[in-house]
Amino acid sequence: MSILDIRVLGDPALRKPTRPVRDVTDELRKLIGDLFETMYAAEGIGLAAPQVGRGERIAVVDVGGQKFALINPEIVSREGSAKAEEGCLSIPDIYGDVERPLVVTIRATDENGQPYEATGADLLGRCFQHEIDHLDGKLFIDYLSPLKRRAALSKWEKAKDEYPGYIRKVRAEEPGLHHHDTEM
Ligand code: K1U
Ligand code: ZN
Repeated sequence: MSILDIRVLGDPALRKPTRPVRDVTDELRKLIGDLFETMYAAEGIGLAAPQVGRGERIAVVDVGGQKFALINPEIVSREGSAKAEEGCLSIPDIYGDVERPLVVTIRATDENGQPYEATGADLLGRCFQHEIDHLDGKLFIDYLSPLKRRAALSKWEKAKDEYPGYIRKVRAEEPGLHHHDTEM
């Protein structure tokens, strides 16, 4: 498996709707493995194919050990609503409150080609929705109020120079270097 480069805001790949997968091939299973490995290296809870420059309708999610490969996912039901903070591995260090349905049920295909349904509430439900949005070319900043969106984008204007070519290099975690130790 490999750690892939993550595309950041400004890369057109993030705005292109994806194409549905017909057959779950070994090549796509390799992509799913790479998405998981890249997501873990970047310390995320989800990652979608467009974020690594790929056009297939595929994403991965791991929220508290609940792991999912999402192939051709769709939301089949939504309940309630909640506002909570979101981030995005493709818009590093930018956060914003997003109101979304609290509980969603998705229908998808797994890495063995088997269809399944899964229901997620709270962070899991939010992550399903965030990743499916990626597959439709949507980003969480699209939901912010005009004022908050402008603030987020002006912060990004200053930060984006760190990512030449709209590419974020992710490194395998170095032993003894846990950046969480310096957070919160
Ligand atoms: O798709 C992505 O960009 C990954 C993204 C998923 C996500 C974060 C927050 C809410 C819903 C979906 C991340 O993993 S951002 C990093 C992260 O671990 C995180 C950030 C804020 C809240 C919880 C987790
Ligand atoms: Zn994201």
